[in-house]
This record gives sequence, C-alpha cells and structure tokens, in this order.
Amino acid sequence: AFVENLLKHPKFRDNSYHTKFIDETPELFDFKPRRDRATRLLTFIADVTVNGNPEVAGRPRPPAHARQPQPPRLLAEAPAPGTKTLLEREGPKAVADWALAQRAALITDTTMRDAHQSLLATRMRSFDMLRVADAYARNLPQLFSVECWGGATFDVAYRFLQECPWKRLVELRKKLPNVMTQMLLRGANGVGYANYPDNVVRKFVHQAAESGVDVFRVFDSLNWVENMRVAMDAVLESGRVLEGAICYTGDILDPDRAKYDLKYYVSMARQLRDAGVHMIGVKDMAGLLKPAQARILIRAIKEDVGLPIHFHTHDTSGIGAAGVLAAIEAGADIVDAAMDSMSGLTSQPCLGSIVEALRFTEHETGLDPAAIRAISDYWEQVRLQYAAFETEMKSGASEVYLHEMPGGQFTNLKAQARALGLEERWHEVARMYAEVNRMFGDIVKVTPSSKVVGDMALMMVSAGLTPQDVLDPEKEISFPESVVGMIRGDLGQPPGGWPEALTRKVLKGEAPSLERPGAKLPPVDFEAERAALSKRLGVPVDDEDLCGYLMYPKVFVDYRERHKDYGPVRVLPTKTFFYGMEPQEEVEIELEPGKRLQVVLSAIGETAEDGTVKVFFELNGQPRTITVPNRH
Ligand code: BTN
Ligand code: 3PY
Ligand code: ZN
Repeated sequence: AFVENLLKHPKFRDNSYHTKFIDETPELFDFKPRRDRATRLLTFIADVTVNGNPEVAGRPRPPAHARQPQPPRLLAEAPAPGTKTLLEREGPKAVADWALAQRAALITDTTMRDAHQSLLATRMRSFDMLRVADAYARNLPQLFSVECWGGATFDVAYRFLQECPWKRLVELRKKLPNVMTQMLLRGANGVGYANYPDNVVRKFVHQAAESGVDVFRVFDSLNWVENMRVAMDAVLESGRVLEGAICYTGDILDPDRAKYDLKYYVSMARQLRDAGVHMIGVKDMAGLLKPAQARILIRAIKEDVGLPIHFHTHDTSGIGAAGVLAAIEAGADIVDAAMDSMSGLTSQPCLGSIVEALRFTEHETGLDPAAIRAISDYWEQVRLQYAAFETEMKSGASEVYLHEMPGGQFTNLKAQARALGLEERWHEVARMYAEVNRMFGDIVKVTPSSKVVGDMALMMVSAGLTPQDVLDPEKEISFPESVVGMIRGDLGQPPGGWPEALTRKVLKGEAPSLERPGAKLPPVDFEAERAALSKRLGVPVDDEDLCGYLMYPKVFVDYRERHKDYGPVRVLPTKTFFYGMEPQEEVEIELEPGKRLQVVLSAIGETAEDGTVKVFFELNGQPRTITVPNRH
C-alpha cells in the first residue's frame, strides 16, 4: 500500500520528489495507523518529561536563568555578495586567487563545527545553528567561510541528537546564500574512524558537494598524501574548493623532533600542490604551533608553493591567538576562529578579539565588531542550554605541549578515563599518551590515529604497564583492537613506517600491509545496499541516507528506527529536547516553514498498574493524551 501511494503521489510522479519527501508527506502513510508527526513529537516530549533524556542523565543542568536564546537583529535588507557568490560565478580557482590577493585577513568561523566539537562534546543541535544563520549572512558577509559540517558532527547528529546531518547541511546552505560553507573531511576515513572503499569516499564527497559543502578541508590522520588522493580528486571533480591540509605536530625548532622539521612540512605542501589543491590548510589540531615557529613555517610554505594558506589552531595552551597573529604576519591568508563565547580552551581562539587586534592595520578584516558581539551573545545563551556537556577544563594548559592531544579528543579521553576509574590519574594518562606516541614512532595524532594512541594509553595506565613491558618479547600483551589494526596498516603508513620491534610484537609475526587500504577494499554495490536497506526500513532510501548508512550502518539504522517513534525531533527547542516540559509550560514548535504547533503540557498522570503514565497536552488548543512507559 505504501509503495502504491508513493507511486501515485503527484510530487513523486512529476519528479519533484526530493530527499525528505517521505518524512514531509505523511499522507503516504494513510494506509496504516502510523501516527502523524505531531503525535510522534508529543510522544518524545512525554517520554523525556517522564523518563528524562538519557543523554543528560546525571549531568549538570542549565542554570535557572537560561532562556530560549534570541537571535540577533538583522542589519541588512539582503545578504551582501560574499565568497559563495564568487564561487558560484567564477569557480574555486577564482576564490583562491581572490583570497591570495586580499590584504585583509580572511576569517573562517568554526563555531558550528569545531568549537562545539571541542567544548560541548559535539552536541550542538541544528535548531540552534539555523536560528542564527540569517544573522551570519546579513551581518557578517565578509567571512571567508562558516565551518559547519564534518568531523565528528556527522556521527553525533544521528547517534545522540536524533537528527539528520544532511538536513542540517541543506538548510544551512539555504540560509547562507552568500558565504561559503566548510567541512572537515578525514580523507579516506570520510567522517568515520576507518578507511572506506574508494567508491564510498567518492560518493560521499559528491553527495556532500551536492547537498551544500563549498570548502572541503581534507586531511589524513598520518599525513599520508597517497591516502588523501581519492577524496581530493572527488572534490576537484565536484567543482568545490579543495583545501589540502597538513596536520602539524611536534615542533619545527626542536632538534629532538627532527622527524617533523621545516623540510618535512614544505615537502608535504609541495605534494599537495602537485595534487591540485586550491589552498593549503595548516591544521594545528592540538594547538602546538608556537608564534616563532608559525612565522617560519607559514612563510616557508607560502614562499615555496605560492598557494593561499588557511591556518587552523586550538587555544588549549592559552596562547593560540598569538600563533594566529604571527601566522597572519607571515602570510596566512585565512585563519580560523570561534565566536567569542564559544572560543578559548580546547576550542579556537577568540574571533572578536582577533578582529579587534587587526583593526587599523593592513590586515583589517572588515568584519563589524558590534555584529560579532551580538552573534556571540546569542551563542552565549545557546551554550547555557548545553551545560550537561561542558567540561571541567578551566584554564589554558602548557601540558598540551607534552601530550599533544587534539582539541576535539581532550575532553573525550578525559571522559573515557573517568569511565575506567582513572579520573584522578589524568596527568598520568596524559604522560602515557606522550610515551605511546614515542613508542609508535612519533606520529601525527588526529582522528582516527589519536583515538588509537588514546586507547593504548588508557590500557597501559589501567594495566600498570610501561613501554618497556609492552615491547618486552617475553611478556604477553593484549593490544586494543584499534592498535592491531593501525599497525597492520589499516589507516595507512606514517612517515618512515611503523617501528619494527613494535610491529613484530603487535602482529605476532604476521606481515603488515604497506599498501593504501582503499586499494584492496572491494567497491560497494550501491544499488544492492540501497535495495537491502530500503527493504529493512520499509521506505525508499535516497542518496543522502545511503551515504549515512555507508559511513555508519548501525548508527544510521538505529536512528531511523527511533525516528518511527519520535518523528522529526530536530524541530524541538533544545531545552525541550533534553529536559521535556514542565506542567503548564507552553512551547511553540515550527514543524516546517509556516506550520506551527502550539503545545501546552497540562498535567502528568500517576503511574498506572501496567507501568505506564498518561501525559496530558493541548495541541493547538485541542486536548491530546499520550501514554508512555515509566522507565524508572
Ligand atoms: C538520544 O539518544 O538522545 C535520542 C533518542 C532519545 C531516546 C528517548 S529520550 C527518552 C526516552 N528514554 C530512553 O531511554 N529513550 C527515549
Ligand atoms: C576531527 O576529525 O573531527 C577533528 O576535529 C580533527 O581535528
Ligand atoms: Zn580543530
């Protein structure tokens, strides 16, 4: 019956069938008593009100004064032309040439991706991003780009936020008609933690471009350019901006870290130039590039390859902005920063202060400080709603130069350590992380290689092992699965290869693979996967959903199963999503543009014999009763 309804539907027949058609066309389900979107949302609200959202259970609550954040006033009638306008008119090479020709420092705002990934466990919802997107387009049209997709946000959207990452991208793209969007892509690891078959990487990139990504920052977690080519070529084919990123580790001035010296980085930049990148990303994911080193490194790369340089760093040390300003002086064309209230610590340095520091200089950004403050005020309000995900880090920490953990991993690893009962031994974990890095031959640590180092460090601290124990041929060690995979070659090759003694010990004599992993992973048969998934879910599967499934099969299917019960919960205000409603509270929900639901929670009943609770609502003035299990 469903398929019949679908085939007969005029929108389906005239080909205006689009990605979220099924979700937005409830009449397709008229053949069965599937509950409508409003009922499913009320079910979710009732469930969270009675049982709590497990995601925030036992975590700090937002302060009493936290209110629904109000987006800033729009300062222009229409969005002024910006980088997206240029990209559409003249293509990615023109964007790169233009960036190179500017005296102004260009700024990427990372608030919607790296900042919340690094400060709030990646938990920021589309709801809070979309409400401020207009203000970005109207009030800050001089931004180079808005980083709002990729990295860990893809996985977290499905897994913890119960929302579709593609929908986020499509909607943000619509609301930012003049400014480029930007994503972080982990090369052959896509937005996941393992290498994918080449045709999956290619398909994912093409879909991301189609759905709205303008700038792709592509990196490899071992800085292996060979392993970035499939993704980079796909970006070039898609006509979007390709930023090939060099992950920065070590210290170019430290003779003890000679593996990662100036020559190493310049030579990687040349390889990226030869691969056809439009610009070079210097991705300082842990925040290790000190000002004096930044001056040397940025100038050397720029002089050698002549491409625009986009500098990314984290403020974990507390002196991130000094590195940014030094990089600009040395010729960085574009720098990353986070809106003030979402900056600092493991996030990016403070955008508003960087703009102020450059004011009245030759690198003046043209961004309006008052507009920045207003948007920052909005994010400050938003941030209060995510109190449950705040970390306890309170100050800058020079310890980052010891452990070299990426900003996005720091809080994560801390939580993992806590779960293992190692909370008080955090500094030991940090030291061990550094020792594991040495034992692995001194590698780049960034997702996913950073996770492998973290797994090993946690294992060693909990088991009381030293690196000597681990390497001792007489001692039986049970290595984490991720370590075995990495040494086997599953993530590719680090510069100089894996240390021999370690390889022998970890692989127990089995030969490692030195090949590019994607070269031996069999291609996926997309249509077969689509058909199987469609059968399993009972609905047609579009390309976005297929890509989500290919990256994270289980996470995606679980998300879709929950969707059947709870509906499009992405439209709920953040406080409602995490905490449900209070009796007598009223919320307005915008289901889609122009379609509003007025919801009042009238009362919560007693728990009945059968363990269920009735929750009484008014929906647009009409009484509605929802019954949910009491799980307490
Ligand atoms: C999420 O994982 O946060 C999104 C799904 C929410 C699951 C709901 S929240 C209230 C209820 N209690 C549960 O254990 N699951 C549902
Ligand atoms: C990610 O891959 O998610 C990162 O942020 C790496 O820095
Ligand atoms: Zn980062």
